[in-house]
Amino acid sequence: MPRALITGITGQDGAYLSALLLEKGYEVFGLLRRSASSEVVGARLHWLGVQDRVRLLDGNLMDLSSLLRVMEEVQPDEVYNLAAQSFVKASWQQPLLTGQVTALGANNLLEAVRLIRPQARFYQASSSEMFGKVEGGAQNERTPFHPRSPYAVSKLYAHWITVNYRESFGLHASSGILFNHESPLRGVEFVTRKITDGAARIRLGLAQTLPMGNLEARRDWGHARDYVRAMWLMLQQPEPGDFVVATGRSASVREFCELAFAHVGLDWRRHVVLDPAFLRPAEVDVLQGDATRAREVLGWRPETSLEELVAEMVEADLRRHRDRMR
Ligand code: NDP
Ligand code: GDR
Repeated sequence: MPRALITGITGQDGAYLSALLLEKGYEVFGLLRRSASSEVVGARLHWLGVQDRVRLLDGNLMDLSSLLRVMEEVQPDEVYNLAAQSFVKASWQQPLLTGQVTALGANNLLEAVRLIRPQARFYQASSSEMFGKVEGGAQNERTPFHPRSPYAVSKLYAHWITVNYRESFGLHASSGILFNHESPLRGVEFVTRKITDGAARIRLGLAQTLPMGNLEARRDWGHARDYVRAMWLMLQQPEPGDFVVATGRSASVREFCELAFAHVGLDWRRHVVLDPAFLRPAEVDVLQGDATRAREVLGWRPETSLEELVAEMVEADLRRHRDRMR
């Protein structure tokens, strides 16, 4: 049985990746940072029905000693670094914490791999946010980076330190430059889930309006279930590398609102209101990925359209709120 260690196992991608690896016959271990609110720990793993099939070990990306201990105990064949302070907006309020977790935390984990388990294959969760202020067409592995937030700057450090450990120490370390991917398990602070949750609440009479920020921002949105497959494929390659993972279709936040509200029979223009509190000090205006390399080398393709994604998310939020109202 191959063994996988996932940091960020309690997040959206951690849950979907756990389900995928279990289905493939892996023994799955996850790093769990201590929380005083124990009832919410593992809620996403629970949603996918895998909470009893993964083993959670105490540790924190900021504490190298905990990572060394976990690496020693698990002796993983594959390590997926999904843990991060991942909310872009919060990274202006907590820039140093974001750097410590998202940038240096990745370096801590690479050190633990190098010292304890150098034969393990390593995946770094890099981000299309690293492209930031883009010029010209779709972004691929050769597009220059221009990060626009403390989060994106931190991810860029983590990306390059992954490349550096590959080149310096010969680690099988890959970096997946993933564009936005969503699901019913997306945190409700991110724009897609905020919209689907808002549309569901308004439909059910639980709210009237949805305060939003920049509706003109454009993102390339895919489904998390499709994207964790790309992570796994990267670690199955004989050679490590960097891969853009995206659908190739870019849509605006406004279009996402239209789709979500239309799904519940509402006109978004009657409910979405602008609130400057949700604007950012610096914005990433448009992202659109070119995943040609992932398609050619990994044989990866997205399987979920934007319309299917929106429908699945809105339906899940309607169910959640109806259950709570019972
Ligand atoms: P989430 O925000 O849902 O999950 C983040 C995870 O990191 C949680 O499990 C969280 O634990 C954990 N974590 C945070 N800080 C620490 C810490 N100090 N030590 C250990 N664990 C910690 O993110 P996603 O699942 O959406 O994303 C997974 C990764 O992919 C992230 O690194 C993200 O930046 C990156 N990414 C995501 C994209 C997306 O569109 N979703 C696109 C590109 C990259 P807890 O539950 O305790 O908070
Ligand atoms: P992003 O995701 O910053 O792309 O990072 P988010 O969903 O937060 O924002 C996307 C775009 O929507 C605009 N927007 C709003 N965003 C939020 N959250 N709330 C609002 O009310 C709102 N109104 C408009 C934003 O300005 C932005 O342009 C996500 C995270 O998962 C990162 O961890 C990951 O690396 C990238 O995707 C790829």
